[in-house]
Amino acid sequence: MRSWHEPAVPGLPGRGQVPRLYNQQSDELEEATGRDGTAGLYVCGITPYDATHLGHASTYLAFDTLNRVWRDAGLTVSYTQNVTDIDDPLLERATATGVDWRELAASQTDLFRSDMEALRVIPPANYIAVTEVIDEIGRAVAELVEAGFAYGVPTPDASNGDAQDVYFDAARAAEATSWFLGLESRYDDATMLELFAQRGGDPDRAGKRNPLDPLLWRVARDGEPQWPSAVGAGRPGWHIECAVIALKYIGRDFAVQGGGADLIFPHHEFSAAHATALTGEPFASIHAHAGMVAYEGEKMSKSLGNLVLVSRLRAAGVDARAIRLALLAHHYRSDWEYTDADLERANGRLSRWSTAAHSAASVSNATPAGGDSAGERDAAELLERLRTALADDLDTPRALAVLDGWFDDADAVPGTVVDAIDALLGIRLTD
Ligand code: 5CA
Ligand code: ZN
Repeated sequence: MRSWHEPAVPGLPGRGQVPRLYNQQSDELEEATGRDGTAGLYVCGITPYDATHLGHASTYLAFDTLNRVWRDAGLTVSYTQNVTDIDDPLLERATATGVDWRELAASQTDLFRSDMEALRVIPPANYIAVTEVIDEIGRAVAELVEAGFAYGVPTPDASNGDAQDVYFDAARAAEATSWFLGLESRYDDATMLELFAQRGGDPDRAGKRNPLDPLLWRVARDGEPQWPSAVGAGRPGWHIECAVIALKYIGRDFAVQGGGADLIFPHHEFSAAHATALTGEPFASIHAHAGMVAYEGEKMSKSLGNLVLVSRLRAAGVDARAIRLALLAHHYRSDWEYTDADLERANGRLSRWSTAAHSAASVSNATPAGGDSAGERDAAELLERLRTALADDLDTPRALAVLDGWFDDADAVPGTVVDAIDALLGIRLTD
């Protein structure tokens, strides 16, 4: 599927550091090195309705920072993101609003693209809708059945009487592979059960071997979208889509699997389980999650409706760079609550930095080419400090504080500084 336009990313002198990232699985900071000069990145994409709220934007900016830091460190980034354009919540919203689910998905994905472009988020090389890979998903589910990792559950309401839904056998996967329940989340059984029920799971479904076994394939029901497959007509469960898309477009055992912390369990745990059952190898080396953005006392979420939309802020005349700065002012792993003061602070910061960059532009342009001015030495030191902050688990608040201090003292703003803020933080201060 079409992605969005790539922002220009200036090259910087020297080379950045390979970042250390918090790995949910090991509970430690680990070097996100990639392999043979390439870092594979899979980030769970939107379910296209009520896009793009500031929580979504915050998660995608976290991984955009990673992408920028990796590139600055000289790595090639192989980035894939999905769009969950077929799933229960999307169908429910389409039915509730009387819009065709395909139209809802297409229009919201378009809105998301335009928001990402305005925020200057580097697009994934592969932007893949689930409906583009239904055949591959059907084959993967059939393979899991064949290998004994999946089983049928009788389905009285199936369109075709004796057809069965297909579930993943978590206990069998734990026995036969390196994966086990809790490997990634490190949650206890009670927490898993609670989150499974809250986040799309069906612990009470009759006929399952384990209440936590997740759905792989939902056989066709009357009136629901359906596709033919090796396991009967129907549609995919949720976690298998990300396993199949990541394996197809990035490959096995890639560097970082990412998304918001609300995906730690069950989604990321089971995407990894499915992939490991299919390949015999771990899904990803590092499992990274962005913290949750709240608004008016609760997690910003489509189901609660407490949303601040990027597109609405933009339509109200807010500079997308200020939205970006408001989000980058919080560490990607922290949970925080958005208020208007976040945007006010970001606007203040943007205007201080921009004013300095514009008023100093003539000074820096007057520096003789190749000259080793004090300003340039200063800029090299600043760049090093920015790189160090960002390589330390993407510490953007520290990077912003370093820049605030630097702008307070600066009487010239060399082009290198403008480029560094652009390349590493995605904010262009001057044309
Ligand atoms: N389509 C699935 C992933 S396969 C999904 O979770 N879609 S979503 O539209 O609900 O969320 C898109 C991304 O934004 C996910 O990575 C999710 O973890 C993240 N996200 C959702 N709400 C918030 C929030 N309030 N704060 C931070 N990130 C959020
Ligand atoms: Zn996902």
